[in-house]
Amino acid sequence: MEDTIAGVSTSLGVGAISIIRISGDKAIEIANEIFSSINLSNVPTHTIHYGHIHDKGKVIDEVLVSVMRSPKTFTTENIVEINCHGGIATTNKVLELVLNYGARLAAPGEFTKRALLNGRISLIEAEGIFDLINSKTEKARKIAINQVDGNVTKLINKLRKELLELLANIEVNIDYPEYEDVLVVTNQMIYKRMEKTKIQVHNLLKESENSKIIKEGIKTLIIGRPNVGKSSILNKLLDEEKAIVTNIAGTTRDAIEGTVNFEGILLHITDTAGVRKTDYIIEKIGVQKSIDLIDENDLIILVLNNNEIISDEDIDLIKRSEKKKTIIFINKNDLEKKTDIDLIKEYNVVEGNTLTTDGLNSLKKKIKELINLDQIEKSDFNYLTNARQISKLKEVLKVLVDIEKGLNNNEKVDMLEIDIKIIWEMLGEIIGENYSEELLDELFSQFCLGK
Ligand SMILES: Nc1nc2c(ncn2[C@@H]2O[C@H](COP(=O)(O)OP(=O)(O)OP(=O)(O)O)[C@@H](O)[C@H]2O)c(=O)[nH]1
Ligand SMILES: [Mg+2]
Repeated sequence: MEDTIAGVSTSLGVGAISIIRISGDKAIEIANEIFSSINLSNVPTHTIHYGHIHDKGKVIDEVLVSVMRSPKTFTTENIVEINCHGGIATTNKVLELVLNYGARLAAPGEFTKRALLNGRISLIEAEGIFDLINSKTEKARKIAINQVDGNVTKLINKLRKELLELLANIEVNIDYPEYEDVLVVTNQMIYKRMEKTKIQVHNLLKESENSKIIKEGIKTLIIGRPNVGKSSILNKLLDEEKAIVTNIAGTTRDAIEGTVNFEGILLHITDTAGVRKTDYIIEKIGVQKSIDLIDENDLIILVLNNNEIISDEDIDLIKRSEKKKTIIFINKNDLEKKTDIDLIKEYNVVEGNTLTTDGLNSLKKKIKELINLDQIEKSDFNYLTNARQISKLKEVLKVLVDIEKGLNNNEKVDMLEIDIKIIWEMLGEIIGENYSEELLDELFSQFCLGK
């Protein structure tokens, strides 16, 4: 029998109410010890009761208590939630009483862990709950709720079901070759099924890659020579005077960071010290840092000055950024053109300025294009969202390719069957049909207390 756990489910701070959640066999019994007004042991399930929490006759708080009996609860165990007044002292006092009467303080994520272990939710749904709590944008919230709702699980279960049917047919063929009314599984049939599965896995994988962007945002670097307008661009994108802007080359000495919600995607932008050769030690360190930061970012906005010719330093920076999604932004297009665009025509080049309200529109449009925002917008947000799920799905794709090779080499059906089973199992791992204790520890340690 599991012990009874308790935790504060709302964030600890000053607020109108706090919820103390108790889950386990003794949840109702424990609540009854400290709750006056009615006896909770006989109340119907899923009911709310008004009363007081008391400690040896002294009133601690005026509360509402929800009683939810097993099995139709989040953890499938008995759950009592005490809605007390917010504020640290009251919340802690009520929790302390609950613990004094026999509950144990829940570990981070332990309620959700119980929901998982008791079969109430799948691993993928548990991961979705974690994402939901941590969503910072509307798009991130949407993919998380789809996981919690089990949409992705349904999708993968469908794939598994189809594979299982195929496996069953193969088995019958192997075990009862003499039966005439049994469907004979040909390599052609396996090929067709594998092809279909591959397309679905491939699509899910492609879409899921967007989920990282939606969940975590995009690390964006603004880089370029001094005085080209990098800090002005940062300020415009953030709509805030974050960085100092002057006409003195070398104004920015250290990296400056800011985050903006760009049409539903978080851009984590870093403005850097202008890159040039210098003997001045502090500036030199800043310049090196700017260059090093290229590797750490996903999107590079490389800024040139429309009023200057393209220098060797510019070309050097362009070469260094080649492996990244890079936009060359020619700033100050209100001034006379001196840049020779022909030199850089094979890159993503847009121009504009930071003086007018529409001056950065071309840049924004290009950013949208490079991060596939239109595609993200159109999608139904049924994504796999974490690295574990995505890397497993990539493994599935590899095995599918192996099977295809086997089919082309006319490999025996019973050999192919082994690989098909592996895929079926891997898909199961993605939705958490089987998981290791380490994986659970890792996942739930990231949760907040009381969830
Ligand atoms: N004409 C014109 N001037 C601009 C534009 N954008 C920025 N400036 C000016 O260019 C100068 C340098 O701007 P900053 O944003 O400080 O340039 P920076 O690239 O951050 O410079 P460092 O920090 O020194 O590397 C300032 O005087 C800005 O007002 C533009 O689009 N047109
Ligand atoms: Mg600057």
